[in-house]
Amino acid sequence: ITKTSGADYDAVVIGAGFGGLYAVHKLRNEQGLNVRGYDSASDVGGTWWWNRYPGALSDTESYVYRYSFDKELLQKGRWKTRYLTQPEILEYMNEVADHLDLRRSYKFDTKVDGAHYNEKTGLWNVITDSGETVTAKYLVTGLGLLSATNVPKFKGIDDFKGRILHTGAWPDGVDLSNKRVGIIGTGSTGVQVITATAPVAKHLTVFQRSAQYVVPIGNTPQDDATIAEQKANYDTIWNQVKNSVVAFGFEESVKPAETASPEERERVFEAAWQRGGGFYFMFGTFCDIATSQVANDAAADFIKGKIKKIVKDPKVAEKLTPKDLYAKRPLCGNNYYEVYNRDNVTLADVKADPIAEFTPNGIRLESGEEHELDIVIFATGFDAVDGNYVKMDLRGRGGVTMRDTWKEGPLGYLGMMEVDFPNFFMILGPNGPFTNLPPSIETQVEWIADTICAMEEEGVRSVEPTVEARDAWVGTCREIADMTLFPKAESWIFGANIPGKKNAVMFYMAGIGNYRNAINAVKEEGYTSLIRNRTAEKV
Ligand code: FAD
Ligand code: NA7
Repeated sequence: ITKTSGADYDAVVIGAGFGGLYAVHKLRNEQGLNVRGYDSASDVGGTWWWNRYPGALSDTESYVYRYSFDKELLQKGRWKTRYLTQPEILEYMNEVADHLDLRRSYKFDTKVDGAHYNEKTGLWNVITDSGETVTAKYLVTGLGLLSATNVPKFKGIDDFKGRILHTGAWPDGVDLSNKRVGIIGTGSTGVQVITATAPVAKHLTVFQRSAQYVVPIGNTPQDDATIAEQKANYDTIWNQVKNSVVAFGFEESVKPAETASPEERERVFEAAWQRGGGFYFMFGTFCDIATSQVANDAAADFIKGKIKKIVKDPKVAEKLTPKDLYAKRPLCGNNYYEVYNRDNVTLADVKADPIAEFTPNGIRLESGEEHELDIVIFATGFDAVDGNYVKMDLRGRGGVTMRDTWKEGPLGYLGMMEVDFPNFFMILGPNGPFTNLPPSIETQVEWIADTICAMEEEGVRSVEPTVEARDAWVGTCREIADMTLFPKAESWIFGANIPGKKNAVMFYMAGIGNYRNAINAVKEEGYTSLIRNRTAEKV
């Protein structure tokens, strides 16, 4: 039963990934609201429904890449290795949906084209591509921050006779064996798909624009005793995770590399290399790799030394050696640099010799060199964070569009709200935490649900942040980011991967513990940074 008079639903939730599913659970199962969910995918899973490419894997350890709230499911958790593969995560999300009976609230294969706030009714009109328009008091978006695929435009692409695929929209049934495969992109996804493709393809050509720092992932089998111990200690584990910085399940280092001796640095980096894990290498070894040039150089030099040792052809090793800072999303892979010692793998450095065009038979570089290919895989990433928001026709108070509000770069209050967008809540919106994401998603959904609950209890009709509060939050995020080296490297974290996209701060980089304190303070202070209207809006 809908509690909001005159509305079809109390809340519409967009997305059926970690964010959307938990929002439907909180609002429907716990708060008794009438909720409708939408996803353009055909089922639950979000990221893990779309990204079915070979090698797709989470690089957050299995025991913390999941929800913490459902203790029963935590104890039932099954995993065999340190990290979860895409099919395992998808299976887990299906299990969550079954356990909490979430599917019945969703319409799948349905894209939300737009949502307009109606000031007269105080409701959101949500417009879908199936021709359905529904109204709801609350709009909760779990659109995903790495979800809107980035497909660069290349000359001649329509003439290519082979197949073109993007990792983020991977169809079932693709067989790469014995094919001449080209992969464009060497980010986190590229590293995974490259290492999985090399052993099966007839020939693999990697088109690398920026060389990357890649440490081993260390995806070791997990024995039953380790898993049983993790399960027995979940309360302690989640407490640590939610009060940490990157929420990856390890204690971040408190020791600066700046003051460590060369021998100690070498020893700590080597141990981390043997242990595996990208975030661990950056945040678990020393505390200043992301903030101090000296520490960053030390970590970068260590990885560069490994590349030199691993890659047999010095010319290839040179191409694989990064020239910039170690300050993008930290990457890890399974024997990544070793791939380039294989006879069936070619590395094309497309920074030195850019892709000129696609030809009917493959890709031609500016030098004239042509690579003949049957399949080209775009591992070219995403229009991160705000991509799905600006693709939609989102309109708030007075018809103001999100595209306009964010034309100089995305803003957002607490990573969840926006000025002039009443009763609108984003999960992983701009300027939210930069962490292992499920714990941050839970944190946000719980805050959103609490805020909605307080509104319902107090008879509040609409809620939105003040301009001052929003601008202060964005300013805080900028200040924190500027204390790190991350803005100095070009990556999706600041929007640098999309041609023409404004460089902007898009994350709160002070860690999940500080983030939780900040948003809880807003709640405990009685939401004074929000405009809360109790009466009907003036017509
Ligand atoms: P998503 O899972 O992205 O779900 C968003 C959903 O919204 C999608 O299903 C989409 O179809 C739907 N949607 C969007 N717009 C519309 C619309 N207009 N209408 C209808 N539906 C819409 N994070 C980690 O913490 N650790 C990792 O190891 C990790 N590995 C990753 C590996 C890959 C390959 C990728 C792509 C991401 C990875 N991530 C990782 C990030 C990952 O996206 C998050 O961990 C998490 O899955 C995000 O959940 P979400 O619900 O916020 O968004
Ligand atoms: P990323 O990290 O954005 O990587 C994309 C890669 O594609 C990167 O190497 C890019 O080079 C490359 N790219 C992008 N456009 C082009 C063009 N036009 N030509 C050549 N190469 C190009 O995306 P991922 O999917 O790997 O990872 C995103 C996140 O998703 C990741 O952090 C995980 O959390 C999951 P560049 O470096 O820009 O020179």
